Amino acid sequence: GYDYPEQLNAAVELTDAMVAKGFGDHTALIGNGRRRTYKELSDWTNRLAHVLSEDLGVEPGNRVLIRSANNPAMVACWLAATKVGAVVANTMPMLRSGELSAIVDKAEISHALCDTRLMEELEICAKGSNFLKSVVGFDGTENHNAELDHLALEKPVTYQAVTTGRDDVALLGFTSGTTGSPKATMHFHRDLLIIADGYAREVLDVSPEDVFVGSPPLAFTFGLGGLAIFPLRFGAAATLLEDASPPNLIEIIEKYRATVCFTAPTAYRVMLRAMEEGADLSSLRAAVSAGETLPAPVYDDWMAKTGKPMLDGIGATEMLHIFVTNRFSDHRPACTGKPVSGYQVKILGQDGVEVPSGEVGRLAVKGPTGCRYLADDRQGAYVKDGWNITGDSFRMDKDGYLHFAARNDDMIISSGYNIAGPEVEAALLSHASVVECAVVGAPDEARGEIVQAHVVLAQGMLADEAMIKELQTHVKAVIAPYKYPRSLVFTPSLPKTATGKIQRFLLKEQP
Ligand code: 3SK
Repeated sequence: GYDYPEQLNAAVELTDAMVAKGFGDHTALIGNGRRRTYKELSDWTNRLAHVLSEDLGVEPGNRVLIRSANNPAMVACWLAATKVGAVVANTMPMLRSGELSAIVDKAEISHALCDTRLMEELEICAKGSNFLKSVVGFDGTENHNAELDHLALEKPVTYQAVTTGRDDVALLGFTSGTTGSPKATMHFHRDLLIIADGYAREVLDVSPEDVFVGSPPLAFTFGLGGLAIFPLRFGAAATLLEDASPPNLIEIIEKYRATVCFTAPTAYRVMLRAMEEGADLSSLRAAVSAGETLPAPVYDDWMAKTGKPMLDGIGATEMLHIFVTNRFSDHRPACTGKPVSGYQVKILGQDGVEVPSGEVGRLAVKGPTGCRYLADDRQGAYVKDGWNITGDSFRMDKDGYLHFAARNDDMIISSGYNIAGPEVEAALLSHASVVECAVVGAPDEARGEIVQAHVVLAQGMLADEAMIKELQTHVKAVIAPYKYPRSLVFTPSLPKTATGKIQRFLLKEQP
């Protein structure tokens, strides 16, 4: 089990406690071309905490929204708000006023800290809000050009953090899923440490020499864990990139000799191509892939080119972070691995009863972190008898390894066959001409649904009938022929959420 004192403030553990442990001179954050040590981060967050409580009137339990791209200032604001006992909702920079309003209303946000470059949409939201009473700007470029920075300069570098309890809510992780109204998942102070002391310690074996890099937004718990909590818990360094496109990731990996990377398979595919043109990713000791299932060809190619495994894992905002994963000592293609210590999983049939090994069903998980939706009647459908019923279908083999089948809404039922869209995608991706693809069910009179593939071709490839035939033949040769895409559409790009998940529902024609 995880044993934390009853009084616990996660932000203090990640900053002041790290200084006390002797990491004061170690680099904590790298961004905007500069490094911040643990001592500097501790001072910075303490000054900000003074501003929040003394100037802005933030009280313990108040909900504070943070709006920013990934940068050190966003991390500092999140930590400072956590130090004063606030409940933080980190949000992504691309959200528009309507989406911000939905979050503000749901969480009854009273205060917002916003990168000054992103004020406009939040101000529109604030004007129409009954809850949001204070919006203060900070300078994400760290040139101290905003109100929050000016106020902080006057403050002392020590701060007596609010004595929060280990089971006090610290974070609201918002999840929109692919459709529907946003849900807020509540996470305690102890949860923020459990994901580091569990997954990051056990699976990644993080050390103070590590340098983290990656693309998920800090507003997504995948990013907050991978790019802030994990490095800070172990005295390692986090690089933060506002634009984490694959070329920028590569540049940072080369420049800072990054050792741990968190991103999705699509970015790894681009990085693999860049390696053929000389990109040096040899410093990476851990490549974590999550957010989308990892196609076997990407895993194989990574192994072949780096000699190291790519660690596929599955997490959920509801569970805070990754709960099933491959390991350095135990990894295989087209396999998501086994549960992280402390988590249990089972596969359920339509009737909610566990299915025999080898059969596909819905993945259920139970563990030390777990779902508590904020004021949401979907709670009862998601958590049953302590088991979190995820939106993913998996198969567990007889040795206990989990194999992804589909998101529940990605299952295609064609002429009575259950076809997992991602399996067809993996087959298409094993063809050299395919860069990305998404497979959905399209309405069909005779078959109910047919398999429809939306394909992004590699540069220079011809999108013609001959290519359609070639890809269909290829799929039939790789997986059971009945699964081949009867309809195949070429497209220059696929619709994605801000966290990089393909929005397959946008590709679906209405029946
Ligand atoms: O797999 C995911 O989508 C996920 C969600 C939240 C946190 C971590 C992960 C990997």
